[in-house]
Amino acid sequence: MKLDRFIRIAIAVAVALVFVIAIGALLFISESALNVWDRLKAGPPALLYAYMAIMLLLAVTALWLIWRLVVRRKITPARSATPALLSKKDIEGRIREAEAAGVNVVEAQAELKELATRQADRTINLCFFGEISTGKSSLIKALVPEADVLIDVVGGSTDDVRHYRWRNESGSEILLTDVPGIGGIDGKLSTIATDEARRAHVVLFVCDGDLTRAEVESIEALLVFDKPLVLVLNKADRFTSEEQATLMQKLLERVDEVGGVLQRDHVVAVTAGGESDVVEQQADGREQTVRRSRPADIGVLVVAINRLLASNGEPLDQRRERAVFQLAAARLAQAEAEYRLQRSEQIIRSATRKAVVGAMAAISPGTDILIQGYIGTTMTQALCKLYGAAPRDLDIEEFLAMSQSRVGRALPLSLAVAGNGLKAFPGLGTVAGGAVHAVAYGLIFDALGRSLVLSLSRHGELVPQAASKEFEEGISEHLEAGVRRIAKMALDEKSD
Ligand SMILES: Nc1nc2c(ncn2[C@@H]2O[C@H](COP(=O)(O)OP(=O)(O)O)[C@@H](O)[C@H]2O)c(=O)[nH]1
Ligand SMILES: [Mg+2]
Repeated sequence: MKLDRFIRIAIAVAVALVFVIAIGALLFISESALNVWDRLKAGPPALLYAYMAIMLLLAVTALWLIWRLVVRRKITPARSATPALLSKKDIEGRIREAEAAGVNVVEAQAELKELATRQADRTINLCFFGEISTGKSSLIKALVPEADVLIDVVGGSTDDVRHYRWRNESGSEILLTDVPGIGGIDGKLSTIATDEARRAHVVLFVCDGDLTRAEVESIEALLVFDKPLVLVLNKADRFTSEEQATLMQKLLERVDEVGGVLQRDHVVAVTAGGESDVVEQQADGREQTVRRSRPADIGVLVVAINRLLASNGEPLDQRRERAVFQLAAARLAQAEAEYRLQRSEQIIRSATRKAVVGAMAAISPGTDILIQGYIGTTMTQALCKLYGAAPRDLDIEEFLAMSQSRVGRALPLSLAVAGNGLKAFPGLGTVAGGAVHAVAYGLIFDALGRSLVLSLSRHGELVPQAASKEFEEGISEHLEAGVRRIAKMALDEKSD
């Protein structure tokens, strides 16, 4: 860039001037500083120390203020819902805290209560888990023949959780749990099964061939909870011994792929037996279908279970306890999320109502400082607090300013949507004029609140840029979704 000669001279003069002023200031400051220093040295030492202390305090305060204003806090990820190591004290403390805040903690508490009941029972809990029709119920029947276990040829007969008692050779009291098969159409049953598996000491994962994708995913989920697993390949009667060996090798590899460590003797091939319908020739030549039990062969499973119970690794009780604490923490996190959603709904509704009322009362509502005002600030603060975010005032201002600059483009759209929405209420007549504006403002607040909630639940912290972007991207969708609700709000206000 070529500068005009005059401008260059002017800049040179300005630089020279600044230089002179700086030198002057430096001389002045050093003179008075030295002066003060000499006098302080001559005076009592207490005065010197007090003076230094005040200077230091001023410097620290200034630095702190600058830091608060300028330096952006690092965003810490939201507290993980299922930290690996939770003690009893941790989880109980968390439940108490949440309860005090108004969260429904019944389910989390129920998990701890169930654990206490099972611990008092002093049995080892084995859960038979796996896809529908792999033979879980048949295995239990083979282990405890006197138990009345329902076995269905069609599959999927266990639609509830059932417990059976079994005393093994060494006299251990064992509780066998039969759960619904996973992978059915009803996802709820899979959840029931998975939760029950987490409450057990050991999971006997029953399959009848190579693992499906859903089975591998279930194993992965159980590994997160540090569940001891025994992989049971059932219906071995359908395979030759070579096929069995290949399959078992494959099963080991599959578990290995998802980061699990299974000892070789924790993968067993058995025949639970089960029942089948066979067509038999009667003496008189007629054919008849009869139900026959297949012979069972589950010796290796019994050995594996006994070995597992006798092994002196980390006590099973301790591992189970930790898994249930995790389960309770997950329940709590879910209840907290629900509570937040509910509360945020109230906060947004109240802010929206205020915006609508304010706009109705104003003679000519101002569009320019729409959301940067009091209502926007209090709503943002309340929602941040609800999500455990502690933003600086500057972040809130930045978020509102950024969102405000995005409102300009959305305003015509929200007016149009508001006008349309009000048409849905017949007999409105001339009321509509002011109401359209009021509804449009209400819609914008509603959209602002909802996008903020989305952003907060994603980041666990107010990130002005991300939150205002969310607002811009979601606004048209939110406008459409909220229009009837907010139009009604405005009309109720009008008729009051
Ligand atoms: N061939 C064979 N079929 C079995 C075996 N165990 C169970 N079955 C059959 O598999 C089907 C499902 O058994 P069931 O125990 O109800 O499975 P669940 O849904 O896992 O409880 C039934 O038809 C059983 O007869 C086995 O070891 N070999
Ligand atoms: Mg069953």
